[in-house]
Order: sequence, then structure tokens, then C-alpha cells
Amino acid sequence: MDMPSPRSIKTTCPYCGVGCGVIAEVQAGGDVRVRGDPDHPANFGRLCSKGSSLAETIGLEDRLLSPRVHGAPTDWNKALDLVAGKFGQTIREHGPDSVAFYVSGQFLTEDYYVANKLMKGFIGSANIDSNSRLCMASSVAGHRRAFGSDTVPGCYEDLDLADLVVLVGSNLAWCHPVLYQRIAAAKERRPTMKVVLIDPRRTATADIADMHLAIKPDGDVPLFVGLLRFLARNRKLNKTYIRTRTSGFTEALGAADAIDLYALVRLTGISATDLERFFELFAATERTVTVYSQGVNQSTTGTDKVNAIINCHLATGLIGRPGMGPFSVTGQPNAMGGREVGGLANMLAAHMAIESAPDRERVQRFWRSPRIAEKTGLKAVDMFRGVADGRIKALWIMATNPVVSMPEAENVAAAIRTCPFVVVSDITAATDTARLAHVLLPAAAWGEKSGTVTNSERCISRQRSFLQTPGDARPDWWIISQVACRMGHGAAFSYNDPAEIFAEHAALSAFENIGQRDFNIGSCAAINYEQYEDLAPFQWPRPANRQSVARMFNDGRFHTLSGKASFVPVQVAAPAATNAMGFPLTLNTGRVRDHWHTMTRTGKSQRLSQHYGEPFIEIHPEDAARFHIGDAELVRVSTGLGAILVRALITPRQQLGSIFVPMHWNDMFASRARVDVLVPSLTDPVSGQPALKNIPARVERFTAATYGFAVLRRKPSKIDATYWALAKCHGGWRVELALAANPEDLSEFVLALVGGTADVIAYHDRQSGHTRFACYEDGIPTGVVFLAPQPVAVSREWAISQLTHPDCGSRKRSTVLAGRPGSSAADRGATVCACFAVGANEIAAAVASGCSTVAAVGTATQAGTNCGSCRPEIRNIIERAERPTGPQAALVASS
Ligand SMILES: Nc1nc2c(c(=O)[nH]1)N[C@H]1C(S)=C(S)[C@@H](COP(=O)(O)OP(=O)(O)OC[C@H]3O[C@@H](n4cnc5c(=O)[nH]c(N)nc54)[C@H](O)[C@@H]3O)O[C@H]1N2
Ligand SMILES: Nc1nc2c(c(=O)[nH]1)N[C@H]1C(S)=C(S)[C@@H](COP(=O)(O)OP(=O)(O)OC[C@H]3O[C@@H](n4cnc5c(=O)[nH]c(N)nc54)[C@H](O)[C@@H]3O)O[C@H]1N2
Ligand code: SF4
Ligand SMILES: [Mo]
Repeated sequence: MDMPSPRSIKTTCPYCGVGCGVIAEVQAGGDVRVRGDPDHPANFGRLCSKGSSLAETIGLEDRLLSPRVHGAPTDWNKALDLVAGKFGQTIREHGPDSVAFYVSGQFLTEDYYVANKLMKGFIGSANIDSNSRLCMASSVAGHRRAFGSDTVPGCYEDLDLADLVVLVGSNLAWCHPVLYQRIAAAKERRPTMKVVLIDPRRTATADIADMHLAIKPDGDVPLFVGLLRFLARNRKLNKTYIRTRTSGFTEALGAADAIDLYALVRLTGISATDLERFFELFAATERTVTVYSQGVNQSTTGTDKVNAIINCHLATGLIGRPGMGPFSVTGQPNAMGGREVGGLANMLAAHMAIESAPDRERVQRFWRSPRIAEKTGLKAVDMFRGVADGRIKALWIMATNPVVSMPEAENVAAAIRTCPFVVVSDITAATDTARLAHVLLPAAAWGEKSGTVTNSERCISRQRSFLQTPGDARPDWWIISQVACRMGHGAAFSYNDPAEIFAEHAALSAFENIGQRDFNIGSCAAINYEQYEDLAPFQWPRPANRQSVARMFNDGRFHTLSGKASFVPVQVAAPAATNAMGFPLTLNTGRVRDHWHTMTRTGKSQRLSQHYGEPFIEIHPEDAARFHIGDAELVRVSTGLGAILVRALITPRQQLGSIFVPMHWNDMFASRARVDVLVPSLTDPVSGQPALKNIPARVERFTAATYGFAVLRRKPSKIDATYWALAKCHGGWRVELALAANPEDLSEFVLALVGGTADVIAYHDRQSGHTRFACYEDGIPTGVVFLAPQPVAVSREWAISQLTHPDCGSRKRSTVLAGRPGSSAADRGATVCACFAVGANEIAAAVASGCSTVAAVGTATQAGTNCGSCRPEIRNIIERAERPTGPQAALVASS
């Protein structure tokens, strides 16, 4: 057989909404390498740590390769007939609103389009909602209130051109790293450029901030209302713009007048001096971009936060021109595409409104559909309530993992368990949601499927396949269309490829649209397969025979009835009670640099699993002392809804009274760490987006009888411990452990963990109470286990290296049992640079030997010289000039 020749395919990163262009190089032997696409306008060749590690995540381990019904593999015909039959029967017996689709911003536009078309036009319900409800809904609602359309006004170039970038509730350094680096580079070129960060935590993003305003959780509405008042009182308004291009200013200012500086300090927690400095900077800078993300959207006042920000840009006319504007950055790779196809319960396709009878009639006519949803469907939180109370009797979850990511996650799981018919489409069966499904459908993954995505700056790019689809996996658009055909809608769903779907979507965007709707990509309405294959990235709108538009609203015309932008009179409400009885702390949740959501993909990469090896809580030193929590001890975090168990990471970057727990860890990777089990389903009244930050909580030290750390060659099938957390590492798996009671027989416990028939050598240090085990099979190490009455103080990186050390003969065993590096081996410390696996201690050593800049550390160690995602942390090490080692070192790379 001929070896296939090496190929290079241009595609798009499947992670965040920056939407970086990626070149996948498939080697002759089938190996894949990825690099940034130098020609892509989103990244010009750059990638972050997640993008750079994509090749590590495309293996077939844990992939779902055939449809399954009640756990048993079956063929597509049977599975599709069953899904179509059950949905059809449920609709006939209980009406169209008895079924629901819960979809995802990680769908490609073509997947999203057909799912929305099937539900709204052919089933006739609007019960299709998306995880974007947890993500972008408040921004969508805020845009629609202000602009009359869901339009992101600016583009990435504005970040280069701005003289002031205000980052609100955005950890850009970790969540949109390539944009963060773009700002950092612009600031290096033009040191007069200013960056202000507004976040209760001092995140890695603070690294480039001239000013960090550690705002009180949910203090954003008062802050921006206060800014509007300041602008008015200091004659910094653009009165011409307000008069000619906007409406409702007087009411908005009236609402703002209710708040004086004293109240502002109290509500925001920011000093009067800092408030004034920020207000003056905003007032004095024309080229100002305000970037915002989940610290804004995920709140009961999320939509008001968005409008409070937009109000300030309208009042100054800072919108629609180079280097300025409010800028909501999208989270998921296709959050924006989902909005374009209207794949949410309160939207219709192509920026048309479900409330509008003419829009409904137009879409129905275009689709030639037998019916059209007449009213808004159930939004995510209500959808799962509907599942719980029996209104929804058939549910299809696609490309999202709600048992981990939805608030009240345990109630969501219970609802799914009671639902008569649940279908899950995923690339893996190893998720907390997939294991509750009656029918599992194997989806094609990134690299195997083809379609388009739209990034934060309205840029539409192709994802292209470069791998063969394994087993029976199929693209989502195909799966949905097949079900639609089998429900009797063959004429409308007989697509041969995604190009046909994209052309239809583009045609609908231009259908009877002479400027009423800004989303218009009519230039692609007649696109054929070859043109689609070659489609270069472009920004919408791009109507037929017209160029793309980089900045919207530059003509001062908006999509409201009056054509003017609307001020929203945002009221400053008293902040939600964070000190509810018995819950004295505020729980904040979010992301870490190297994991993506529920870890189904990044959890496969050992490089990405090293930055943080286990779930953790960040807590301020004084709060830790108040609750008697020591560094690296375990903490029980609880709310009225439940409890989780995570590792303590004590850091002054966290504000007093506030704690942070990442959203990523779940039952596949830890014993009890799904943070959404703790989060109540409180939603923003306008957008229906749940408040996933700022939750009353409490903490207690969890005292274990035994703590442990293990490095194992094989993934353990079961871990019998009160606390465990599993992470991929070089050569195998690392496990953090804690047991409430001492096991009766330590060796038996170790053998069960390591698996197989290992020889076990143990060493017990009577003085410290530590016991160390080294397990071998045929002279090859299969596990190294450390157990102790306190958190285990062994260097994680060093212990991991023992599994794959070339010299693993008996001479080495004494070193392993000593539990520390021999005199010849250095302890690299916690991984900071994922690309070149450079540890904190190596960087600290470089700093100690005279490297005083990030560039110098890069020259000495290579750290930070590839994707650059770790540069804020390197700078942090330089500033502190020392790093802790020991058990917490695995955690503190970022603290
Ligand atoms: N590494 C990584 N990157 C990602 C993702 C990922 O999973 N991992 N996911 C992607 C997705 S889908 C999304 S939506 C984005 C999210 O991107 P971000 O929104 O940047 O990420 P988060 O960590 O959720 O939250 C941002 C910040 O909001 C702050 N915050 C909390 N409460 C408040 C408040 O009341 N006011 C203010 N001003 N700030 C507050 C938090 O402290 C946190 O630092 O990231 C995308 N990029
Ligand atoms: N507490 C708290 N909770 C949060 C957040 C928070 O900040 N705090 N953030 C919220 C936000 S912004 C978001 S976006 C959500 C994200 O939450 P989820 O959407 O639940 O998280 P993912 O892990 O991205 O889930 C995607 C699923 O799709 C699967 N998948 C991957 N590719 C494909 C494909 O091509 N087809 C199909 N069918 N499946 C595929 C993956 O294996 C995975 O199971 O979490 C939300 N939940
Ligand atoms: S910033 Fe990173 S995760 Fe986001 S699209 Fe670019 S490479 Fe992917
Ligand atoms: Mo998101």
C-alpha cells in the first residue's frame, strides 16, 4: 500500500471564540502536527497552549465509535429509526412542546442551522436552546436592547488601535490568550496605551493592567452607571451624537443620578481615588474599547451590566469608529454562528425575531415548512425544569455536557434520569451526561468534520476535515438531517454536504432583506461545493456584490424602529445578599488556562493536564486562617444545594470574602468536584442567563486520615478514596488522594490502585509516618504511591519522571522510596510552560542566575517562546523571585 503523502490543511481551532486559523499537517505516517495559520486574520500565525496541543487530543482513546441503545452497540438505521420514532410518537401524543433539543456553541453553523430548522419549522416548537444561554445570552439581550439587533460593533484591529482597553469580567490572558497577546504586543509598541482590568480577582490578565480595580462581585452596574453620571457632570458627553443618533438619554441619566460617589464606593468596593482615576481616564480617551465576558454576562444583572457599559459608549459616541466600542468577546468557537442561525429558544433564523409575525411568515415561506414555532421556547434552565416536571418527554442533548455545566447540576442529572427518552450526541461516552442517555449517537470530532464557525469579530471561517472519520461516527448535521428525514421531512433535509446547508443559510440571510437585518451573507447564497472548500475567512455582513464591513454602526444607523440606538435606564439595585446566613463567602467560578470546559478533550493531553493537576479553591490568606485551612489541605465547599471537595490554594490574588473554584472538574476526573452542584439556578430576568458567579457559600477544612499521591502507568478502573483527582501525565496517570479513614491494609489499597499483579516494595518512615510504595511488573515500574498523615510533600514532576526514567533498575528503587530527587536529579517544579514542559523551579533558577525579563527567561529555558500563554506567570515568578515547592507546587503555578 502506498504511504499517503504529507498534506497541509487550513482549518480553525475548535476552542475559544478568538477563532484562530490552524494549519494541520498530516505526515506521511499519519501523525498530525498543528501550527498557527500566518494568513488567518484572527491570529496571524499565533496559537495558545490549547491550540498548540490540539494534536494530542485527536486520539481514539475513549471515543464513541458506534450508536448505542441502552448501552448496547447498534447500527445507524436502528438508532435513527428509534430516535425519529420516539420523537414522532411523543409529538403526536403530547404535542410539539413535549420535546426539546439542548445544543451547543460548539456546533458548526451547519449543524446548528439544521437543528433549528427541524425544531422551529418542522416540529413546530421553539424548545431548542443552547449552552450559549449560559454564556452569551446577556450580551445578546443587551445588544438587542441597545442596537435593535444582536451586533458586535467592532473588530480585533480596534484592540491594536485603542489608547485605552477596559477589560470587565474577562480573564483574557487565559480565556482568549491570542487576543490578550495582541493587546500586550500593542502596548509594548505604544507604551502610552493603557489597560484597566475590572475583576474581583487579580488574575493573570492583571499582568498587563495599568490599573486593576478589584471590584466587589456584581458591582459592575453601579460602576458604569457611576461612570455615566461622571461623564455628564464633567461635560464629557457627545451631545451631538446623543441628540442625533440615540434615544432615551434623559431617562438613563435620571437613573444614574440616584447614585453618588459615597454609594459608589460602597457598592463597588473601589476607593474614591481609584474610581475617579478610572473615570477620568475613560473621559479623556477617545480610542477606548471596553471588552467584557463572563464576569458581566453570568449574573442576575448581566443584561443591565451590558447596557450600563454600552450606555457609556453611546453617551460619548465612542462606537463604530477605529479603536473604540463596547466589545463582547464570545466564549465558544461558534457562539456567534449559533446566534446567526437563531439557535436559541427566543430567536428565529438569520437575525429574525420569533415575536414578529411577518418574520415568522417569511422564514416559514423560505423553508416551505408545514408550521413555524409561534412563541418563545424554554430557555436552558426552564428546559431542564420542564424535563424534571414531566413537560418534556423526549430530550436530545448535542455537543454539551449539562450534568457538569448547568447550575443545580445534580437536579439536572435527576431530571435527565426521570425523562422517558434521552438522546445524547457526543464524541465520547465518557461524560457525566452521556452515561445517563438511552440512546448515544457517535459524532464526528474536530479534524473529521467540515463546516463553518464565526468568531468574536464576526469572521466566518471554515473548519476542514483532515482525518478519516473513525468507526461509525458521523457529523452532527448528518445525524440531525437523517432523523428529520425519518420523521417525514425528507424534502427539506436531503442535504448531501455542509456546503448545501451553508448556501441555504446564506440565502435565508439575504431573503427579502434590503437592509432591515444586518446579518446578510448573500454573497454566499449560490456558493457551490468547490467555492465552499476554498472559502477564505471573511467578516459579515457581506451581502451579494458587496464587501465585508469591519465596523458596524459607523453611519450612526441602528436596527431599532427609529433607527437610533437606545439608552437603557439601568437601575442600581442593592447587590444580592452574599452574606446569607451560614454562607459568609462569595463563590466565584470560571476557567483555568489549559483546560477546556468539562475536559473531554484537554483532559486527554498530558501537556495540558500539568498546569493544574486537580480541582482547587483559591482563598485569601486571612479567610484561610479564619476557617483554619492550611495550604494544600482539602476543603469542603458547600452551599444550600450540596458540597464538593477541593484542594486549598491560598493566595492574596483572591479578594477577602471571595473564593474561586474552576468549572472544569467532573466525575470523570475527580471524586466530588462538579462546582455546578453548588450553583443555584438564579437567572437574569431579561436574558434567562444563569448567575454562575457570586454565589453564597461556606468552607470547612476536611481532615483526612491519610493523604496520598500516586503515579500510575495504567488508568485505575476504580479508586476507593474519599477524595481523588485524576490527570494524564507523561507515561501514565497521576492521582491525588485522601481517605477519611485509614485503610485496613495499606498494601492492598495500593495494589487495587495500581492494578495488575505488581511486586510491591514499601518503605515506612516511622518518624514522619510516611509510607512509600514502588510497584513493578517484570522489573518495569507500574506505580509509585506515597501515603502520609498530612498532605504529601513530594515533588509531583519528579515523581512522574520516575515512571518513565530510563534507569528504573533496582539501584534506582532506593531513590524512589526516598521520595525525593537524588543528588543528581533536579526538581523542575510545577509546569508553567506547557509547550516546552518548563517547571517553576527551572524558571526561578533562571531568574536567580540573572534573567530579569520574560525574554531572557525564554532564551535561557525556552519557556514562553512558543505560544506565549505562560508569559504572565513567568513575569509573576520574576516579580516574586521565588516559588514554593512541595505539595502545593502542583497547584500554584498561577498564584
Ligand atoms: N482556557 C480556557 N479558555 C476558554 C474556555 C475554557 O474553558 N478554558 N472557555 C471559553 C468560553 S465558552 C468562555 S464563555 C470564555 C470565558 O472567558 P472569561 O469570561 O474571561 O472567563 P471566566 O473565568 O469564566 O470569567 C472571567 C472573570 O470574571 C470574573 N468575575 C466574576 N464575577 C465578577 C463580577 O461580578 N464582576 C466582574 N467585573 N468580574 C467578575 C472572574 O473572577 C473571572 O476572572 O472563555 C473561553 N475560553
Ligand atoms: N459554574 C460555572 N458553570 C459554567 C460556566 C462557568 O463559568 N461557571 N460557564 C458556562 C459556559 S460560558 C459554557 S460555554 C458552558 C460549557 O459547558 P459544556 O458545553 O457542557 O462543556 P463542554 O465540555 O465544552 O461540552 C461539550 C461536549 O460536546 C462534546 N463534543 C465535542 N465535539 C463534538 C462534536 O463535534 N459533536 C458533538 N455532538 N459533541 C461534541 C464534548 O465531548 C463534550 O461532552 O459551561 C457553562 N457552565
Ligand atoms: S486563542 Fe487559543 S484556544 Fe482560542 S482559538 Fe486561538 S488557539 Fe484556539
Ligand atoms: Mo461559554
